[in-house]
Amino acid sequence: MAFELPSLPFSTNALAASGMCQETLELHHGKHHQAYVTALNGFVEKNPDLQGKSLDEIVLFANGKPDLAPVFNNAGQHWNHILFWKNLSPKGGAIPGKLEAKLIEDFGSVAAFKDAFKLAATSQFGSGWAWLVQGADGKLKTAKSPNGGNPLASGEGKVLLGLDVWEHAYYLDFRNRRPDYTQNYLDKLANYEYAEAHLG
Ligand code: MN3
Repeated sequence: MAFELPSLPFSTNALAASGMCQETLELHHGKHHQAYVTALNGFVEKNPDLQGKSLDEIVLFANGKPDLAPVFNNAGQHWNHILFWKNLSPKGGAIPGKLEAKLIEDFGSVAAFKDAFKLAATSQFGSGWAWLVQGADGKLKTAKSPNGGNPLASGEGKVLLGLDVWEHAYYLDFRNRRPDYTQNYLDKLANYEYAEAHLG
């Protein structure tokens, strides 16, 4: 079965008042994410080793294999964007109590968590992703990945939040200002309900 572009869990203008305009979502979801899905399906069609595997299995299978780098990039980007859409909410920014307590326990304060996440996002040189993950030890931590990488491949833990820091994610709304895009995400767009629901 071919991989498919998932529907957005909100309308394309639902985040406009929170700093992500309709044109950004139409291009990012309808063009960029669709292109990763189309490319991935093309690779699967031509490579019997990939057929019958789940998306997670393809990411892990292609990880670290130089000849499968294009497969990894597109499978990783499909995986990352599926999560990214779930991580955005028109009612984002409000941190529910159980997650707030865990952030304070592991980072010292909510502000310290946001600082650490911003550092991950802004120190990722070039295209990539910033993450909030729960490690095998149960502790929350931030992480970053270049291009289509992710914590599934790196083994850094279970993803609670993932922010796309490719320029296509923020250039229409924030031009070159990745720190402002990240701050806006943390304050107004991040779906902390999703993160709390996936705490181990
Ligand atoms: Mn993207």
